[in-house]
This record gives sequence, C-alpha cells and structure tokens, in this order.
Amino acid sequence: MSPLVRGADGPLNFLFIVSDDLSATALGTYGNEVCQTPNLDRLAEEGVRFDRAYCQYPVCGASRASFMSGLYPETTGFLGNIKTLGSYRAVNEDFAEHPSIGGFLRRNGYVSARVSKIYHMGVPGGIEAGEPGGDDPDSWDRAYDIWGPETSSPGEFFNYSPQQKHWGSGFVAIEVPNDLSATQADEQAATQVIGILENRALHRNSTNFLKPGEPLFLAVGLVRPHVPLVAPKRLFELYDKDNTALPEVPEGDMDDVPKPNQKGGYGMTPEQGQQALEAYYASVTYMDEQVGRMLDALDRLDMADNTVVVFISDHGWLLGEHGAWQKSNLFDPACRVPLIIRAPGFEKNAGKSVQAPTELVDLYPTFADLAGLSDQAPDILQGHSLVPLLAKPDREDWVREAGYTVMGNKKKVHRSIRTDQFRYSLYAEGEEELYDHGNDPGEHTNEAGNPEYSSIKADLEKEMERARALSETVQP
Ligand SMILES: [Ca+2]
Ligand SMILES: [Ca+2]
Repeated sequence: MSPLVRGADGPLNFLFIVSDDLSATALGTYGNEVCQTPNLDRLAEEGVRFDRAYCQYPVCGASRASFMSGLYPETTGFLGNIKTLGSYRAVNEDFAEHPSIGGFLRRNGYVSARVSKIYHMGVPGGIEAGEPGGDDPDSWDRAYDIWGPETSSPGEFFNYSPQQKHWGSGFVAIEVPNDLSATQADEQAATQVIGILENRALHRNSTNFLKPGEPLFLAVGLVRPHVPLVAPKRLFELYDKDNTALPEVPEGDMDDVPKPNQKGGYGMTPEQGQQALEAYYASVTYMDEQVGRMLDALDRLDMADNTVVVFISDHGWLLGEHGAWQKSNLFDPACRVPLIIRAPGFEKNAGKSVQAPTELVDLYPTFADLAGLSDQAPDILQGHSLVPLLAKPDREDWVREAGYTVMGNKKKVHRSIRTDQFRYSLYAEGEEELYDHGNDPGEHTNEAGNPEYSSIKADLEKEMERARALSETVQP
C-alpha cells in the first residue's frame, strides 16, 4: 500500500517523541498518583498504552541505536554508550548500508527530520555543546541540534548527591526562574517542532525544504528527566515530602542480587533521596508540558487526524527501589519503558492498554507498517509490527513470550527476559536472578536457587536462549 492512501486526510505523518531516562512508574497513566503528567495521560486516553514494553539495553546509546536500526544490540555489537558519529552504521561496517527507520522512510517518499537527541548525545555536556553526538546523519533530511544551557542554567542549584561529582549522573536540581524557562533545551526543542509543523501546515510551497506535499517523519528528543533535574520553579512547588515517599526497601535486599546488578544509592541520605524524587517529578512534569505543547499544535494545525504520535523513553530508571537509583541495571523499572501510540484508524481502541510483552525493536516495523511500507522494509529487522495490537489490544496470539534486555560489553553480556509473570536474568559469570512477579512485584526475593522454581527456570532458560540465538544469528 502506498503511504499516500493511508490516513484520514492524506499521507500519514509521524511525530516520534523520545524522552530520556524516564521511568514508566513516574507517569499518571501508568499508575503514579503524585507526579502530574496530564498531557501524556491524555495521549494514552486517545491512543493505546503498552504496559509491558521493554528497552533492549538500559542506557541511552545502545538502546537508541537498537530502536533506530530495528536490530538487537548483540546483532550490531553496539553495546553501551558509544558516541561515534554514524551510530551503528559506523560502529559495525556490516550494517553500513542498513538504513535506520528515518533513512528507510526517506528512501520511500518521506521527509525526515530530527530535533535534539534521538541517537546518543551526552547530557548535559552534549546539549551544552549543541553537537550532534552519536547521530546517524543518513536518518534525516534536516537535523536540529539544541544548544541548551544545562549546568549554566539560570536559577538555584541544589546538590542532593554531593559524593557524586559527575553532572551526568549526580542528582543536581536546578530551579529555573519561571520567566526564564524558554532557555531550556526541551522548550527550545518543542518550539522547533511546532515551527516545523506550522511551516508545513501553513506554507504549502512545494519548493519549501520541508516538502509539505510529502509525508513527514519528525523525531524529537526531550532530554528531561535526565539529570540534572531542571524545571521552572513553579513545578518544584507541586512536590514536597508530604506527597512523595521512597519505596520500602527490605533489610538486606541487595544481598541476593548478583554483583553486576548491584546499584548504589549515590551516597544520598533518605532525605536527599526524597528531594531527588521531588526534583525528578518536577522534571517529568516539565517534559510532559512540552509534549502537551506539541499535541496542541497538531490539533490547532488540523494535523492530528493524519499524524501518528509515538511516545517512548529510551530506557527506564530506578527511583529508590532497592535503595538504588538510575539506569544500567536489569531490575524491571530500568528495563521497562513507557510506550504510547496514538494512530489514526485505531480510535475504537482509544484508552485501552496492551499487556502482551513488546520491545522497542518493534517500533521500526510498526512505523513501516503504518506507512504502508512493510513490503519494502529490510528483511533483517528483528522486531514485529505492533499494528496487530493496535487493532486488538487484548489479543492472545501475540508473537512474543517475553521482552529481552541486555547490558555489558561484547566480552561480557548480561541478559534478562521478562515474561508475563517472571523476570529471569543470567549474568556473564553465570550468576542468576529470578523474580516471581506473581507474588513479588518489587523483585525482592531471588528465587534462582529455589528448587520449587527449577522447572520454571528451565523454561525461562529456553526462552532466553531463543532470544540470544535470534540476536546472534541475523546476518546483514
Ligand atoms: Ca537515557
Ligand atoms: Ca533481594
């Protein structure tokens, strides 16, 4: 099917929004009763929410290279945070000719544009430099890097993790004066997106480089709530110790956790941890406001009916679970991501949610499918189109049994799978972790050595082997 025959009102456009370091647990639509995210809640009400979506690697670089290429990290060898310009195409020459989703759509009649961080960029350093970082230039007809002040932002600074000196991992909150928030990277990015949408909608000159006559793939990266936790002061006032509490952590919770998955508390006292959580929520609400500005622009410009909106985070995050914080671990909140898709043609399922396991590697075939380009998509894509789930969110004949996430490097790969009931992780040195979400949703009791789980573990080992084999056998 040609892209020109899809959509209610001409070609189907895509607005692909990628938040950074956002835990699904922080969003209202995913059950958080404190953090205010009215715009993402609205998007979920108008679209379909995926409750068991998993990233393929719990850090920025590898996850982004994976979902943009439609290939697993082990397939391309892009493991960790690599900032090479050209992304997976430069890192592994076997895939130099394999187009990303942006490159694929460009080759098939779309105009493709990026605003801010889609492939890896260091936050805050890369944003302060206004550089493209580990971008893949082939993905875009136009790319806009945002030059944001980050650690030079105006406002009051609060350091909640004084032992951690690095701006990109420590917990520094920055309360920006309300009337100076236009300085910030995400506000600039949303403004740039709105400008692109307005130019296409209102200035229909066919020689315009934004090619208003052609369908649009517009990817925008929002860098919040990645640290530093920046937001206008008015949003910090929404949260305080009376409406935020850290998760309960059983005594000795980390004792049964394999070493590679042991994360620290960044030297924060419980009070500092709570302040970090408040600042994280302020940052999430600030990011959500930018999503709202872009959704409002689609409505105002009469583009909502022919634009697919896809919202994700590049990976999840711990917010004090197990007394630990951040990414680079295989606990569920770090592997799980928010995924919301609002696609024209599936309005009858608005507000529904999908419990089937899905992966970010599924996005590429989903975009191709919604564009009517499945037949042209590269054969080597490793994910599966989510369109059958948009059509029937509760379908039971879904192709996946589990979501697959890895971390480590080429020499030492740590692997984890999540089925509907279990998370099973196998580390490079052979240590294992098994959690039964049926009775332990907080992942506190490692059952890997419990004989009662031996047959379940055997099944999970097979499922992991299947995922590993798929990752390792696909050839360019
Ligand atoms: Ca990230
Ligand atoms: Ca434990």
